[in-house]
Amino acid sequence: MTQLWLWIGFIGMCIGSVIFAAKSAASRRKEGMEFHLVSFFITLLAATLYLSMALGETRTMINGEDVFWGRYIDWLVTTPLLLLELGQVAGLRPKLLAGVMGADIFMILTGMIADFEAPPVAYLWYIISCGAFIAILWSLLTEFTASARRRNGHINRLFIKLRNILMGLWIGYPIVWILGAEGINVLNIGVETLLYAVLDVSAKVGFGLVLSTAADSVLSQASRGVEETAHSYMASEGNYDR
Ligand code: RET
Repeated sequence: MTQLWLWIGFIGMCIGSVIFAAKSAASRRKEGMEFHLVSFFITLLAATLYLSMALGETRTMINGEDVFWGRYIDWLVTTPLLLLELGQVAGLRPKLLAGVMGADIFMILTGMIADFEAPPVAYLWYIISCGAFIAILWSLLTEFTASARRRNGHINRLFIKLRNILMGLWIGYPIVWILGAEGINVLNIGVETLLYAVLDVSAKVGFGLVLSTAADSVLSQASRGVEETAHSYMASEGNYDR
């Protein structure tokens, strides 16, 4: 079963890549095309890592447990890119966005160490990773949301929809992790692989489709004016010093 879900994950990501490649080609030289292109690279990388896991190259038996470390290579690159897309829609100021992307990289790296470790030390790393995750969720609800509120109504609505999808799906990961073979082991590896495949395809292809099917005018506005939004946001907080 595990094998089957890895192949299904691979096919899902391939389908996403074809769709986003076509969208990118159709919108080339238009403002906002970067959204389609980033979604394309996200699904392309995930397809590659799913293929390598299915072929047995990025998984290793450690302490009698099959560790699928290919996932972390995928997430290490693609989760910051997903936050980049959301931050771009929110018009978040670049320095803050870079900080959140850094926290995300830290979350994935510490999560990977937790997977390679045996309990109880594994739980220490799990908790450290969750700390970074909570900080990310917090920033989505505060800074991202405040910044998006200063953009026009269409962009703000798109942001809220994407933010809710992203948060709803991402919260599933630490839950699957702790219930699965890495944690308390109540899910068998087949079910765990299925759940990750569903989460991954939804968080990358589903999220990307919602973004890609937004009106061209909204995407081009979202792509423009990040600087202006950042400035008005900083000024309104009373700490923008010109
Ligand atoms: C881990 C385990 C350690 C604790 C936490 C985790 C969170 C992982 C997340 C992954 C998101 C992946 C996505 C992939 C897209 O396809 C590493 C499972 C908090 C949030 C969105």
